[in-house]
Amino acid sequence: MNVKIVTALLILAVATILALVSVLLFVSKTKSCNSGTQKTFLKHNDQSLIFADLTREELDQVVAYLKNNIKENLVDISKADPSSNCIYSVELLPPSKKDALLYLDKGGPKPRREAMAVVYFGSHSEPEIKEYVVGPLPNPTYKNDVTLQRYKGKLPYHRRPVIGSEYKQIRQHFLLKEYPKAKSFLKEVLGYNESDSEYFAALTSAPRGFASGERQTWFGIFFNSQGSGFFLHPTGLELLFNHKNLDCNKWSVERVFYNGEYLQSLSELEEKYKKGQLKVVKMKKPHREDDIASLNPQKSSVSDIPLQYEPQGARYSIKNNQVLFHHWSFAFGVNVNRGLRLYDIKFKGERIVYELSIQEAISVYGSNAPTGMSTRYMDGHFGIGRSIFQLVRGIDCPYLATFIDTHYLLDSDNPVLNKGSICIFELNTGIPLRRHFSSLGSSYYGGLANTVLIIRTIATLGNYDYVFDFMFYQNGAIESKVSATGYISTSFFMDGGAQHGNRVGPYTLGTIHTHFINYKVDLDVGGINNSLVAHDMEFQDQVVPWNPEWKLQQTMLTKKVLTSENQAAFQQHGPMPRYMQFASKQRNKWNHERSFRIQMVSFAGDYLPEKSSVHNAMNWAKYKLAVTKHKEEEQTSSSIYNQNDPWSPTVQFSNFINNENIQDEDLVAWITTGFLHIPHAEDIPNTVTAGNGVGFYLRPYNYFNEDPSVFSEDAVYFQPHEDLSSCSVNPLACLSQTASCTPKVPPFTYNGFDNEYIVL
Ligand SMILES: [Cu+2]
Repeated sequence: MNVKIVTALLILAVATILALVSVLLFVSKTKSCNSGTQKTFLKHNDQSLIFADLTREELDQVVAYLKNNIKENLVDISKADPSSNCIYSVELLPPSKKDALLYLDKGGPKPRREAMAVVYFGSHSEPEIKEYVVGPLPNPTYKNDVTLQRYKGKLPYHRRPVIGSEYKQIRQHFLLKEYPKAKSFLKEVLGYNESDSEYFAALTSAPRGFASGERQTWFGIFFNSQGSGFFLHPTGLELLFNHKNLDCNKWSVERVFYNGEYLQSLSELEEKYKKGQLKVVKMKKPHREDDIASLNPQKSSVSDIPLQYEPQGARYSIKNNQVLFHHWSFAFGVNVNRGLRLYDIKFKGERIVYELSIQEAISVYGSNAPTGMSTRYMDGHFGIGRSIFQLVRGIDCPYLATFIDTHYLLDSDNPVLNKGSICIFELNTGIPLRRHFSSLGSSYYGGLANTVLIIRTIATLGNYDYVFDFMFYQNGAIESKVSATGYISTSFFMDGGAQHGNRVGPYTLGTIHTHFINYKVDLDVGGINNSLVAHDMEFQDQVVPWNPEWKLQQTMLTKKVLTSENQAAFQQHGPMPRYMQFASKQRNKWNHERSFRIQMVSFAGDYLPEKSSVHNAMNWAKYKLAVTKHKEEEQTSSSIYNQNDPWSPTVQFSNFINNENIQDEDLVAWITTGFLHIPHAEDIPNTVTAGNGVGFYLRPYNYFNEDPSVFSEDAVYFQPHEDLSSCSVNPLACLSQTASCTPKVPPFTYNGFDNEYIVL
């Protein structure tokens, strides 16, 4: 053999061995990050369990108990007719605040665990809704009808939320009784294929009429493009459907709208079309290649998005429904109607907030088509908490977040699992929480990375997706934020449409609307009783003390204690002091009242004029902030019954504001955040969260003696003479050791499509 070839082969062999050795060495060096340890300052207890959502077993127990003890032929809700009796929902009835505090703070008895059940009685001579308290769990022995006590009267049946089976019956009515009336129009203008029962989708509007007792809903008819959102494909056809009668055979289409024209029926539409008297726009159902709603990116590559991981394992801990992070602790749960809620939020063992919860989200639309112009959605009615579907690892939350399952029972006789629908994670926001580089006086650097703990759910309410976050900062601040994404709602683009939005597709008008979201914030700062204190500034003319010939405009701190509920109700456009504090009687080291400030980030604007017949059903939205005295009977600012009867609202928030004293009382802040949405081309295919987030902060204000983050173990401080490469001097220098591990990246799994959801 040629010597050169032998030499070349030898070199190749040696190089291969060296490469293999180096790979092996490298692999043996990279160790897995320690995810087993959880570094927390606090210890878990079981007290948070009094706020825990009902388990699957408990939901089953309540349903079984109700079925055995209400001897009135309760049918499975999925098979219910409007004239049936059925269980609508079962959920936790949280203990009263008094009982909870007695247990949490004074070693009192553990409050009884109870459920709240909503039951429809369509068979009664005067059909009604009843609410039962069922307890004690886990083995119920009583069901108390609390309807009268809660609502001072019967709950009229027409206020009931529309259930899946009602939507299904409406859909069947359209398919079997209505569409056949306009066969040639539907086929020739909209390409309707009768054999495809999913050719069209119908989007419900709400409210449903103009007076109490009505149940007349405008449905927008859309092309149901497979694999994308039908919301962007209006056909121009809309139907006003009367589904008030408890006999669904007596339901009927009351009015038809097509391309700017109102008609009595689909038969009339067909007749006019055949006579050539109808102005039509011939359309084809969008296909994948011309579908403006498609979210399919066409091409995707191996993921190389930055990934955050915790080199020493998670720095927060979750047990049952209790979360510990740094000096924070809180309990969490999900109300099936209202969504994510937190209880007993403490910092260093001191309670700051008793309850922080989403109350309601509304949207008021405008359009030159009937469905859009009459839409005032109240999402609590549709169920914000039931609409939190599984979160996608790596997109909806960081890949390495902790994912938690939720169960609910609503519009189903069996508990429904929403797997991985809450995520909890610590986020390094990439900005210092505080820092200073000193080049004056002496040289040093001090800083702290801003890492926050986030608990998140994303509620998909029809077309829209709301990202609800609660965030906990190391300086003792809490941030609440809601970010909007998902599909916009649209109307068929017609003449005059540009007065109500922007054209965003060949036939699509993005319709103008507002978003208002209401929160309950039951702050307990340094004790249960607080006062509301306003600080702001004003300029005052002052003679210059050392030169009386001159005046200057002195900046003065103004202080005011707001003593009544009426004084503490701030309308959206009215002035509000910039610093609003819940103040305690306790004083900090500097003799200031220990307080927490409410700071809002909101662009809500106008709600609805008072003359609107539905104004009172959502009039919490009139106020950016209202502070009221805590009352057990003023639990929530809205009601699931308000949507279908906004003309005599079951809960009218403005009634909470009745000039009661709010000085040195247990106070609740009702905060409304929101924004105006004028959909534009870039809302296609989806609205983006960037720029569409609003919320508020709860910030310590003289609550501490200094910023508590000064004690954070994450803080960094160094001076010029120090050895910054030493791990003992500078924690950042430890990273080359501590962060040389490889995070355990769990395999990607997703079961979100297993959830039940309604496609109308
Ligand atoms: Cu919007």
